Amino acid sequence: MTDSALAQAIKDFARQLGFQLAGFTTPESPPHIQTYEHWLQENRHADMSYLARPDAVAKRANPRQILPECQTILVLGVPYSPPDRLPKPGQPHTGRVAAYAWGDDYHDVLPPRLRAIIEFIEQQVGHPVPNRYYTDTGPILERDLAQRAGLGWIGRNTCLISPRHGSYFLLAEILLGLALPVDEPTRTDHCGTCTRCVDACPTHCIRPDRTLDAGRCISYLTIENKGEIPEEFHHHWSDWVFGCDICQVVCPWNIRFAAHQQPDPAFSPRAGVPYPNLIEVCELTPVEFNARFKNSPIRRAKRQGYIRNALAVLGNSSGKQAIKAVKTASQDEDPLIREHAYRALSQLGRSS
Ligand code: B12
Ligand code: SF4
Ligand code: SF4
Repeated sequence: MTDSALAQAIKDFARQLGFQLAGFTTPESPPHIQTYEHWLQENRHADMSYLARPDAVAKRANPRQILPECQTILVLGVPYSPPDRLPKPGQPHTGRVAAYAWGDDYHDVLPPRLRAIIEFIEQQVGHPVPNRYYTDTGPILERDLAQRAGLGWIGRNTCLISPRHGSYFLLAEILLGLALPVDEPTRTDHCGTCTRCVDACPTHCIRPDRTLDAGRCISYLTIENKGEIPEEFHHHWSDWVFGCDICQVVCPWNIRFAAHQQPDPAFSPRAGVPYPNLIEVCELTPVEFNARFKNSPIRRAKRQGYIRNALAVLGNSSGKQAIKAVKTASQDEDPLIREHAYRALSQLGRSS
């Protein structure tokens, strides 16, 4: 088999495993590593200190520090459910969860598939191939490498957007100690003069250099932030309790392709997850939380963060049911939950 035929066979195999996007790139330094370093210098990473660890930054700048034998990087994309395909129900006190988190956790779902691809490659070449694989958590600039592997361009909302699939997909990579022909980078910026995402972002955290002020992003505030949600944001985010999809929902490239998207079945919405009842959320015991969110990305917020987020939304609502749930939360054993319950009670008091 020629190298090109092998590269194509690997992409075909990956597609069978649900990776509808696949491309090869080199292990050279990612094209926008300086943008990343500048972003760190300006402290735009908020409390995500793991992103600034010198050893991890050095690995991002040079993937060969992760795998010295690396000759090619396979970058893969797997689609999840487009959020606008499941409209919000009309009931009061309903929150909203970002669509990537509606089903199983991709951190659990994708690694076995990545290992299957490595096995396939080793069978084809007939010998072991040095490798490392990642999805999300590795010291690697996934979007930058995906752009260079031809999967799409970096939109103004900072997401990697495929000109054929939109941006509702997750990324994964396999570093390979094997020389294979690489793909052409995506060179066209299809955003043109559009600024819909910038205009729609409720916390104004999208910056002109296509990076985010992460500490102001609702996705950060509801998932990664382990402390209080600063009061200045309470009025801004309507109903998000885990993540945020606004800057993707308004994107014309998602509006165009979302209807044809074939999301991976592993990410199909679980009952009650996309639009949770916030009164019920406030009543979740630790045991119930762990049972309900087994293998779900929502585990990352922990019960503490998830109820904190629900209270931030309920504070902007009204009604006896909301007041009752918030009062119950004000007796919770967790001090962060209690603090947010007091805040919500004072907001509800002002609005009633
Ligand atoms: C930290 C992080 C976050 C942070 C910060 C996000 C951010 N935009 O910086 C927070 C918690 C806010 C977040 C939110 C989300 N995240 Co996130 N996150 C990450 C993580 C771990 C690191 C990203 C990072 O390094 N950010 C720092 C900035 C500077 O780097 P960057 O975003 O990669 O941007 C590069 C390019 O924009 C490029 N660049 C800048 N200008 C230009 C100009 C041109 C022309 C070009 C070509 C490139 C370019 O330079 C940057 C540095 O290389 C990655 C996984 C990974 N290891 O890469 C996932 C990742 C980016 N997240 C992902 C997802 C799904 C999300 C959410 C959609 C989840 C949600 N619904 O709530 C939101 C989207 C918010 C948004 N608009 O970005 C996916 C994105 C998939 C995609 N299609 O783009 C990733 C790749 C995880 C994965 N494996 O799938 N995330
Ligand atoms: S995810 Fe939400 S808060 Fe974050 S940049 Fe996009 S619209 Fe703004
Ligand atoms: S909404 Fe417009 S500017 Fe933003 S990413 Fe999509 S096409 Fe680009």
